[in-house]
Amino acid sequence: MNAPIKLYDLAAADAHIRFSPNCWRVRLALAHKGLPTETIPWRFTEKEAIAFSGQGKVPVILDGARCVTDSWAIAEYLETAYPDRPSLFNGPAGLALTRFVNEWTETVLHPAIARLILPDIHAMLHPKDQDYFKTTREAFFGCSLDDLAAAQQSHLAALRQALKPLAAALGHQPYLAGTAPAYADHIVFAALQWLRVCATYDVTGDQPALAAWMTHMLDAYDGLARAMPAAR
Ligand SMILES: N[C@@H](CCC(=O)N[C@@H](CS)C(=O)NCC(=O)O)C(=O)O
Repeated sequence: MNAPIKLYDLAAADAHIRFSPNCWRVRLALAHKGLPTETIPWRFTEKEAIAFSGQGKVPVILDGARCVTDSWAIAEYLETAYPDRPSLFNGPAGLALTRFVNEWTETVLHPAIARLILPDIHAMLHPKDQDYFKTTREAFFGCSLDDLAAAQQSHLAALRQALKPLAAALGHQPYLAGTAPAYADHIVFAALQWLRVCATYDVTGDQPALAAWMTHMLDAYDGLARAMPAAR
């Protein structure tokens, strides 16, 4: 039995609420590999707690003495370090396609979700994180959180539009990776888990294939993702 892999995982004011898409994809990848995991709640301003990793963002994993940062690097590490466990990529072609999924998620899907839910995230953060979050995110998006909240309906419409290719693909196959989930599914689902945990917008109601995939991903790995409460 392996010693648990430690995962520094972004937490809300309530330390049990874990919402980071980059951490969720790693959590699902660890579950996919069947690796025991211990999560350590971490907040945006606790930079000193992960200073050993040489940078200031999560996810960070510790596998024994081995430290790996960045979700993509972690997935590649797990695939290489645990080749006898279920694959995250299903070979070189799968890895190459998953790279596209990673880039699309980070450059299209994450910003579309962030514009919609940044005000909700701000409200759920620990007070010590709130000013830091507001300042850094307002600088990144070039507008205030209040401006984002005021344009909520257009951000929701833009997100629904961005999800169309995902819904269309899932109309042809149960998972992005084919007949069973793999890291491509973890990446995209983790973004929608972020939305689910932080806000109550419905983006699957008129997309049955997307809704079915969400249900399967919430149930996967003994309901790991479903165990995290949705926003109320
Ligand atoms: N490319 C990195 C991005 C990591 C990242 O942006 N993590 C966020 C949480 S989702 C973070 O730790 N942010 C810290 C900050 O903004 O100071 C990855 O894929 O792991």
